Amino acid sequence: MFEEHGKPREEVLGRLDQLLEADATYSSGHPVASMSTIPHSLGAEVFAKTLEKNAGRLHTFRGSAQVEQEVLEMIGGLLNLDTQPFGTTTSGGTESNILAILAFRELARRKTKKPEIIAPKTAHSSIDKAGWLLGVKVVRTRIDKEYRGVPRGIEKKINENTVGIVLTAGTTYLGQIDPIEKVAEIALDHKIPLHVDAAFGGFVIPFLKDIGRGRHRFAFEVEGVTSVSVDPHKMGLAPIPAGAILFRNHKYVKRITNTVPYLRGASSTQVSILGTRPAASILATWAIMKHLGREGYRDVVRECMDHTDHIMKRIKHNPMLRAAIEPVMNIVGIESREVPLDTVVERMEKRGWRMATSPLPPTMRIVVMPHVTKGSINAFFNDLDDISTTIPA
Ligand code: 0PR
Repeated sequence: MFEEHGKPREEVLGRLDQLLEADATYSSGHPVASMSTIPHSLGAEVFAKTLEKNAGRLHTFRGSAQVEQEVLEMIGGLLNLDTQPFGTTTSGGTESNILAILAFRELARRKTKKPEIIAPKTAHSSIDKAGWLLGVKVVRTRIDKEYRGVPRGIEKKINENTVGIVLTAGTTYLGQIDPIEKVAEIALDHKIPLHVDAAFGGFVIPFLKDIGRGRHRFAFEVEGVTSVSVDPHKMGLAPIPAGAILFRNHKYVKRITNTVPYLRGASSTQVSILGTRPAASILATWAIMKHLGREGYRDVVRECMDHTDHIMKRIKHNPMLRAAIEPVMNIVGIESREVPLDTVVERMEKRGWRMATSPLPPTMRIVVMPHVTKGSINAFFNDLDDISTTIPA
């Protein structure tokens, strides 16, 4: 109810605290399946003091415009872009994917009136949302035993209406990386643009090679990749909402630039879908990236991967459990070998865990974010061991 008379601050805050008691907190370690985490303290500080700034009005907030440009340059560096960055910050992976598919559709306006895109089954559900919003058919293709897209399966689906291909570097369910180099060759052969959704993997994969955990060419170093999205609000440790999409070529950005006739200068052209949107998260991203540097993120990734190893040890220790794949990055999908997954998940929820299950394959998901400590991992597996051995199969 929206009441006529206002209440004192203390009373309002007290009631809010009460309501928020139902929220899980990252500091408790309990949300083990979230791709977000506690924002870096410097980012939180910058965010709190720049709340009034509107990144939809860059003519007014010219300093913020400069900072956004610098964020895009830093992310371009992360993604091995050797030219000037073309793109925009966004509210996250969903908006970035919508923009990628909008660019596909707009570039192919003369080619087809019935645009289709191709994406392996494992691509994030925001691809379907984008298809729905934009009137673009999403053709899903098969995956291999390791839950990666299959190049041949993608090539077979290419037809005269195909306007683009979407691959993932760091899939939502298992953190898997699609065969980006092979599909990029196919995309080049057929002159079809290729978007890589690195919403999660963008701040992980570049550091894996430095810590001896695998080299993956996934971004602009692969010829044929035309756009890449990455979310600072996932492994970039930025406050929500912070996403970004970069394009190899300005022609894509031109096709998705909307003119706002009544605004001036930098405010009069918008690439993002949102109008008014916080500059605070962009400014916070800038501060965190400047402060941590590559070495800071490498340390974060190293620790998350060490914790991932620990999870694998605990899984191997319990004969009722199995990992769906050997983790590529800090996401683990756990299969229950005998007890139905739903039963295990329900019991875990009863013990206070906030669980997430994935359908492909049926697994419990752990996203090993920085707030997931060794202590919370042990507490989680102590409960899981207990539950999975006391339920009759
Ligand atoms: N692409 C990939 C590969 C993703 O995993 C996600 C998010 C997106 C795009 C969309 O990103 P935004 O949510 O920023 O638009 N996947 C998260 C997930 O399924 C979404 C999410 C995030 C769900 C936090 C729950 C949650 O607590 O985990």
